[in-house]
Formats: sequence, C-alpha cells, structure tokens
Amino acid sequence: MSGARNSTLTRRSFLKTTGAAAAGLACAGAAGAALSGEVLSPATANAAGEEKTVYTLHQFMCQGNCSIKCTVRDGHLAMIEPSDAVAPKYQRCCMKGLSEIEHVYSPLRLQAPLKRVGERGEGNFEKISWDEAMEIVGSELKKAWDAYGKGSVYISASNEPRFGMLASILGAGTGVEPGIDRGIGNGVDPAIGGGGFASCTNETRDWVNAKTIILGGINFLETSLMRSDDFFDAKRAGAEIIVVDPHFSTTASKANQWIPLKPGTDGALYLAMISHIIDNRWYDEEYMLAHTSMPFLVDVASGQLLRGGKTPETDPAAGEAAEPTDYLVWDTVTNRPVPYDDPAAVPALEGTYEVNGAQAAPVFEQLKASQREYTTAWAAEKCDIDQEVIEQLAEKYATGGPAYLCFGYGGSDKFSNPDIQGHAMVILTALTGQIGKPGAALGHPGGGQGYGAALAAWPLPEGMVPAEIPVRADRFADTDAGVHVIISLGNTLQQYYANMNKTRTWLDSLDFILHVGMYDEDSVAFADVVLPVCSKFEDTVEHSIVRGGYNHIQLSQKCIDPLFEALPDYDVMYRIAQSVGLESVLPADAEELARFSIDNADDPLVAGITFDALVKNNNTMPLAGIEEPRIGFADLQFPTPTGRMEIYYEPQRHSGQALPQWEENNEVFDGNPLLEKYPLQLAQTRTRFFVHSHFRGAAWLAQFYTGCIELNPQAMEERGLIDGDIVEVFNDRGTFSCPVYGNNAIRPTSARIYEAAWSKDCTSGNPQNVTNDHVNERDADLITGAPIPFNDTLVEVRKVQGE
Ligand SMILES: Nc1nc2c(c(=O)[nH]1)N[C@H]1C(S)=C(S)[C@@H](COP(=O)(O)OP(=O)(O)OC[C@H]3O[C@@H](n4cnc5c(=O)[nH]c(N)nc54)[C@H](O)[C@@H]3O)O[C@H]1N2
Ligand SMILES: Nc1nc2c(c(=O)[nH]1)N[C@H]1C(S)=C(S)[C@@H](COP(=O)(O)OP(=O)(O)OC[C@H]3O[C@@H](n4cnc5c(=O)[nH]c(N)nc54)[C@H](O)[C@@H]3O)O[C@H]1N2
Ligand SMILES: [Mo]
Repeated sequence: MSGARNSTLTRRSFLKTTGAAAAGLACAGAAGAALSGEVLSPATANAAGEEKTVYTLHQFMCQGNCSIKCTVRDGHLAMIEPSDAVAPKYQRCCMKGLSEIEHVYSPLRLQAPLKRVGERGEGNFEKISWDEAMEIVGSELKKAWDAYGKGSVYISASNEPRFGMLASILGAGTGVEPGIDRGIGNGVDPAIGGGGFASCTNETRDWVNAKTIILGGINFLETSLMRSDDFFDAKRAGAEIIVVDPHFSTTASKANQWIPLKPGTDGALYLAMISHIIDNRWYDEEYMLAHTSMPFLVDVASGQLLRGGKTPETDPAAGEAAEPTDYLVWDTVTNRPVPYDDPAAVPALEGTYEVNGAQAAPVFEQLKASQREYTTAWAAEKCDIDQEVIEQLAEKYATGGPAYLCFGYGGSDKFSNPDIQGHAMVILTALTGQIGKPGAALGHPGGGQGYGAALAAWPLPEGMVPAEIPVRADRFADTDAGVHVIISLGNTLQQYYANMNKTRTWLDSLDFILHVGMYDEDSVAFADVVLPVCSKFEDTVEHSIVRGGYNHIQLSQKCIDPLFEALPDYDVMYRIAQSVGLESVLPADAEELARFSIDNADDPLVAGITFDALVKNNNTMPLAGIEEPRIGFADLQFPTPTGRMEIYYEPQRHSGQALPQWEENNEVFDGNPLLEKYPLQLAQTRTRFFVHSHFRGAAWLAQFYTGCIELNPQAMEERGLIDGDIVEVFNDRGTFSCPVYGNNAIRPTSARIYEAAWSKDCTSGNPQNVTNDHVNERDADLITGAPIPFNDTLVEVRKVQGE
C-alpha cells in the first residue's frame, strides 16, 4: 500500500544526513540475542537494502499523541523523528519516542506464547505454539461459561492495548476500574456534570490568555511533556504560574511560585481560599445568580433543597410530586419563594426566610455558615504554609483573572478523600466565574489536548455487549463479584490494585489467568497462559490504529513485520474470538476496521477526512473547522439537570458533605499513632522517563535513570543512609527494597518513588506491596466510588545493605 510511496529516503542520504544510523546499529547490537544477524551487518554489506520513511502515531497514555516519522532500513526500525507532516506546533517527540528503536527490540520482550509450569506466581513457563495456546484459552473460556456464566470472565486492560470489542464479543466484564484518576473528579463532577472525569477544561493552547494559572498536584512539565510549550508560552505572555506541591517538582522549578504544602492537605487550602474570598466579598454575584445553584433555597433543618411542588405559594395543587429540579429561590422583590428560573425574580443570595413555617436559606448563606471554621489561620497550620501565602493565592485567583485552577491525577487525587478538594475547587470557580472563557477554566489539563473526534464503532450483533459487573475490579479480592477468569492486557495486575500481597492471594483463587502483553512484566508471573503482542510499530496489515484527538485524526502505519512470534493486538483479539468460534462478527482484519471507523464517522470534525485521504496525507490530518483553541463550557451551559453549576450535593447531606467539610485522610495525617512506626509518607509520582510501567525495558532511558527511592538528605541522615545504600521500605502490608538517594526536592517527611516499577527493577519485592487499599466510608456517595488511595501510605525505610 502506501509503504512504497513513503519511501523517500535513499540509503545513501540517510547515512550521510544522520548520526542516528549508528545509534540504530548499536541498538540492534543490544538486542542481538533476539534478532537475526542481518540488521547487525555493517551498512555496506547489504548495499541493495531498502530504506523507507513511515509516518505513524505514538503512544496514547502519556498525553503526547505524537505523530512520528520512522526510518526503516532493511526491515529494521532505524530512526525516529518528529513528523514533518503536521503543523510546526505539533512537530515533536520526546526521548521515550526516540528510544522506541531500542525499546521495540528490547531483550525483555515476550517472544512466544507460554504456558505455566509449576505454581502460579513462581514465573516458570514453557514455550508453546499459538495453536496450542489458543486451544487452552478456548477450552478455559468455555469451561468458565459452563460453570458460572459469561460474566465470570473479566478483561482487565491497560490503556495502550487495543482490544476494544473483545469484552462485547465474549460477553465478559470490563472497565470497572474507576478507582484511578477520578478522586478529585468525584468532587467536581456533581457540580458541572459529565460523569466523573472532570476533564472539560480549556485546551492548554489557551493558557496564553490567562493571568493566573494554579497547578495543584500536577507535574505538567513531565506528565504532559509534549505540551510544555503551552506552559512557557503562557509564562512569556505574562501569566503567573503557581505550583502547589509538597515536593519541588520539575514544574515547580519552572513556575513563578511554589507552594509546598503537607501531602494530602489540598482540601484544607481550597476551603480556606473559599472563606477568604467570601470574607473579602471577592465573589461575582452576577455569575453566581445566573449560572450556579448558590441562590437555591435549602431547608435549614433537613438540609434538603426546596422544590416547587411542595410550596402552596408556587403550586396551588400542593402535595403534588415535585419535579426533582423545581428548585426555588427567594425573590427579594415579591418576598416569596419562586422558581429558580423565573425571569422576573431578583433572587437573594443571603439571609434566612420562613417558607411554610420552616426556616430556609440560600445555598450561599449555608456555604458561609459551613465555611466559618475554615479560616486561613486554620489552613496555614493544616497545610504547613504561611497564612499570607494562602490569602495572596485566594486574592490572585479571585481578582487576578482570567485564572485557571488545575488539578492533577497523580498527587492529591490519590488520597482517601480528594472529593472534598474537588468540591472546594468547583465552589471556588462558582464563586468567581473563572470558567468558560479564554484564560479561565477548572480541571485536569489532560482534557486540554484540544478537540477529539468521535469515530464510528463496528456494528456487533444485537445483544453482544459486555457483562455488567456490580463490583469494582480493585475490590474483587474483598467482594465476590463472580469473576473466575481474568484476561489481563498490559500490566494491570500490578497497576490497578494497591496492596499487592492481597492481590496475590486473590489471584491464586482464580480458575484461569490469561496475560496478553509485550514485556516480561509483573503481571506475567501470575498467568497460566501468556500471549506475546507487537508494539505499535509492527503489524500484519499496513494500517490498523486510528486516533481522533489533539485536534487531529491519526492513522498508524506498519514499520516492520511482527518480531519474534508476537502478533498485533487486533490479530490476538481475533484469535481469542476464534478460540470460542465467534470471530465471524469481526472485520477480517484491522485495516478494514480502521477504514470503517473513519469512513463512517458522522462527527462534523471529521468532515472531508477519509481513510484514503489520510493515507495520502502521511497518516495525519487536522480535524475540520478548528480555528481557535477549545474552551470548555463556552456557553456556560453545564450538563447538570438545571444547566447550572450545582454546588450543593444534597444526596451527601447525611455524611455532612452537601457542602465540603474537612476530613482527615486514612493514614497520612498529623496525630496518627501509626506515624510512630511508619513516619514517612510514600509519594508515588510519574516521570518523564516512563509511562507507568511502560518503557521500563528501554535501556536508552535507563542510562539516565535507575530505579530508586528518594529521601530528603535530612531523612537520610536521621537513618544513617548514604546515596546508593540498599534500603527496605516497609509497613504492615508488605515490603520492597531498592537503592536510596538523597534529594533536596523531597519533603523531609516523605519518601518518593516513581510509581510502577517492575519487581525486577527492585532489589526485592514490588512497591505495590506497601500501598494503601483503604476504601473511604463515603464510597457509595461518590459517583465513581472511593479512589484507590495509593499516596495515603505510611512507611519506614531502613538500611539492608551498604557501607
Ligand atoms: N511521562 C509520563 N506522562 C504521563 C504518565 C506517565 O506515566 N508518564 N501518565 C499519564 C497518566 S495515566 C496520568 S494519571 C497523569 C498524571 O499526571 P500528574 O497528575 O502530573 O501525576 P504525577 O506526576 O504523578 O503527580 C503530580 C504531582 O503531585 C505531587 N503531589 C504528591 N502528593 C501531593 C499532594 O498531596 N498534594 C499536591 N498538591 N501535590 C502532590 C507530586 O509531587 C507530583 O509533582 O500523567 C499522564 N502523563
Ligand atoms: N502505586 C501506584 N499505582 C498506580 C498509580 C500510582 O500513582 N501509584 N497510578 C495509577 C494510574 S493513574 C494509572 S492510569 C495506572 C496505569 O496503569 P496501566 O494502564 O497498566 O499502565 P502501563 O503500566 O503503562 O501499562 C501499559 C501496558 O501496555 C503495554 N503496551 C504498550 N503498548 C502496547 C500496545 O500497542 N499493545 C499492547 N497490547 N500492549 C501495549 C505495556 O507493555 C504495558 O504493559 O496505574 C495506576 N497505578
Ligand atoms: Mo492515570
């Protein structure tokens, strides 16, 4: 297909123009054991060899969405560069992308289907053929269906694998992993709607329009590395960038101000900002009245919102069931309750009124009362930051707009009660109206990648849908969900569960575990059968993956044939369907699916974009009609029942959280007696070197970073540690060991590790052995349930080996 058309480089020009040719050879050497001899030959030995340039896409999960240009020589991936087929703004690629050359040929790749020999978890396997493997898979699936029904199979998928239709085809459960990345969203979403992810912020290209940008618990310059230019463009344009982070992160080091608060206390900071803004009357009454539930009346005694059907004044047929959204406000002109959307009303924001013999007050009045104890002095102590710093932050946010209030998913999100932080943040936005316009937004900048297009889904026969699993995957160990078979795609058995020793016991009780992955990572050891998949660079067809995001449609293109005995995702999915006789519902190959999903998309953003047009345009085209950066909620219509920001969480009033109330974490809080045994908080953050556990097998990156735990030099000294000592990190849940290094960037009462290390990166154990799997008591009140509080973990560190 288009491969030949893209063969623009001759061998000679390639060798002449780039030193990376030598790097390509060096990498092949590194993976020599796994590769045929040809790619190791000197360049001159194979003069008839063919070179071609392939334009394709890189990973999804790091938020980069990079388009890349690959040089393929003699069927070997030889060089990766940013694509020159996209506008200059999008021409980029980080060292993770560049190092794919080495990563794809990593000696840690799974090379053949494997079958467990010995005990589960020991990690001993024998090589089998694909046919043998698929026979076992088919018979184990049928056995489980016969014994317990289709819902007994659960597909646990990391973000990179592309097996979209498998759960529907097998009628298996999938996707019940919302304990990750939704902690703060749980607190934001009831107010703005949308379903628990809270990522409807403005595109980060809009950051240049902001005067103040607050980044709380997000290390943007590493976790959205490819959009760092938006950060620096905003700074150059005069925005003041303020980072709230217990540690001196890379992003803090480039910001205008760093606010180092105690881990897990962000909620206290934002609660105090609300109080300070209210005390100083820096709120925007016009916005509050028009776009929020601030004027809605609450029955003071019960905490219930008043509804029209219940008041004789507004509804002569009193006693009739009220519409759930028939909220009332107090009209200051007629001095009576009227529907909130009565255009003639001038609603009160403050005061207490008698309605039907009971006391009622606007939500804002209630907010003022519930906030009273959250003074800036109180928060200064909770968060261990100066009171003036909090007061200045509140003033800058409320009066120094347009302002962004951004949160991350990797820091304060992963504690036991981040919904309180989210609720406080959305109230700050509701008070100030810092949303829905250039330079002002609330949310996770992950939603700041611009426009994404909806692609067409392949039509499966009616009724072919995933099973509904009533229990969240991270609770399977505690609550019987009727799951007996796990299909693990990627490294989820390590990544999606805290407290790994508990996970081990649960996995041992399962009937069958199939692991489908690229690398010899921790999830492999738990499996009964292992199937090796290709990287996104290898394929059996020319084009297979389509992505509609970051203002573009991107299409993958095959660079090289599948390595070893690995097969691309689609082919493995097809074989699994085939093992139970269900493959006929699938398109014949991944290219047919890709073509279908583009050519049948009816999203206006895809207008004029076809599969063939994409291929002609080096596999990337900008979405149609986008001129300006996307602004979230530009029409100030929120997907809530009233279309307003509904900041009063009535269903949560029984736990006191109708308006946000401070609550300590489960482990990490001052005064916890556990601190005597385990005085250090274990912070787990992401890094520019990896995407979670992915890229761990890339030696080109490993030369810049070795797996370790980091402590403040003061904490090192207290424990008699020096750089490079091997330490044991432990608590009641478990232990792991690895080298320790001192780092001034780390808070003295924390230890930091880049999350997702494989056990083979550690001296012993796995960091997930110690992480906290506590479930907040308010679980049932939260849209996606309580988050997995990975960072709400206390540990102690002691030397096991060193000088
Ligand atoms: N390179 C790379 N990029 C990625 C990923 C990756 O693995 N690698 N993963 C992607 C995914 S899935 C996610 S979820 C996002 C996450 O992206 P981020 O939210 O940026 O995640 P982290 O870098 O883990 O953590 C953010 C910061 O929170 C700080 N922090 C820790 N505890 C607290 C606290 O209590 N309060 C505050 N205010 N800050 C705290 C940490 O020091 C860290 O600097 O990144 C995405 N991007
Ligand atoms: N302790 C602790 N645990 C955490 C977190 C934490 O902060 N602390 N963070 C959590 C968060 S936010 C997230 S999002 C999760 C992330 O957890 P995962 O989504 O599991 O992330 P990765 O480890 O990057 O998994 C990617 C997997 O995909 C494989 N892969 C890469 N490309 C392809 C491909 O093209 N096809 C196939 N089939 N496979 C491919 C890689 O080999 C790897 O196994 O981890 C969570 N776990
Ligand atoms: Mo994540």
